[in-house]
Amino acid sequence: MAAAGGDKLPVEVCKGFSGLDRVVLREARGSSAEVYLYGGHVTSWKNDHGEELLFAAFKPPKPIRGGIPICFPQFASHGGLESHGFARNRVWSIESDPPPFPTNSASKAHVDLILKPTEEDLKIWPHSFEFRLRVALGPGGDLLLTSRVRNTSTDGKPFSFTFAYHTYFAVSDISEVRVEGLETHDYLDNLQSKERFTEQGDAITFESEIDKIYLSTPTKIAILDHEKKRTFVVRKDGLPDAVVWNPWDKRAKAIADLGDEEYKHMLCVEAAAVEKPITLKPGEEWKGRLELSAVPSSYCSGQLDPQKVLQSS
Ligand code: TA6
Repeated sequence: MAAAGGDKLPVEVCKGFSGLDRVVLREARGSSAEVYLYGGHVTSWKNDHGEELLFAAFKPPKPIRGGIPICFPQFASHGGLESHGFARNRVWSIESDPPPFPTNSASKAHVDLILKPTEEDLKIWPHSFEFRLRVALGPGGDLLLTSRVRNTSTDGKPFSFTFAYHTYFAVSDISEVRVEGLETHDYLDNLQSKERFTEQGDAITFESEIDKIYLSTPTKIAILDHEKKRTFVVRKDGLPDAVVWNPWDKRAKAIADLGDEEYKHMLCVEAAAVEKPITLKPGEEWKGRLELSAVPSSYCSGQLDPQKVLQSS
């Protein structure tokens, strides 16, 4: 699977920030992605013009900020563990021969990672599990993440967890962005004690801090960046919820590893399972899939037409 070497290899293992192990994925037409073993964390996704599509603000020795943190076995503070669970703060391993996928990705540019709990982890979350993560670049430069969590307990007990792909999209200017696909859905508002509301009929636009968990959302969401004339399409499976977060100016100032102005250039739209935790009996496996594509907005119809993006397959 993984090999070290020249520029053209679809998978290269090398050192990244702070000497941490990093896997670089390259697709023949020029798109690329980078995954750190620390956190099983995707930190970069570039299109075939070399443009960065994810926001990342990695400022060692802080944990990685930005990219796609894996929130497991707890989303945010929905439980007694550290915020967003411990998986993003553990070193994952490369798995050279994972159990087969029902639908196998044809892409050579992929890596399989695995996380198992340590003795220390079992003290804070007493459940044996295997978490397999495949990160792949599709032929058109799409980024595909598949998570498989298996209950490997021998004590006969089920366990429950919440989960999110906490994706930070890079945007030109947050004030010029809108999100389509979540309107009319219910959400829990983190800024109002997780109270439940219903989103109005309009697309979501941004003019202040937002931290909402949209519930039972469609499998496709579009993020339109008017200034860049780019639309991100999020396709998700096994992940009913979608979190939308931007800290805006005041909260950004309180986040040590985020520059005061950086909130303008990021938007988190997170495929998640939060409201209804996932429960696995021993031997059971859960799968959650995220597929990201970035298309010029003009591709949609000659004009910005998010409905076409959402309706197309
Ligand atoms: O997903 C939104 C959120 O839970 C926010 O409440 C905010 O705190 C954000 O994640 C970032 O969390 P972090 O622990 O990475 O600073």
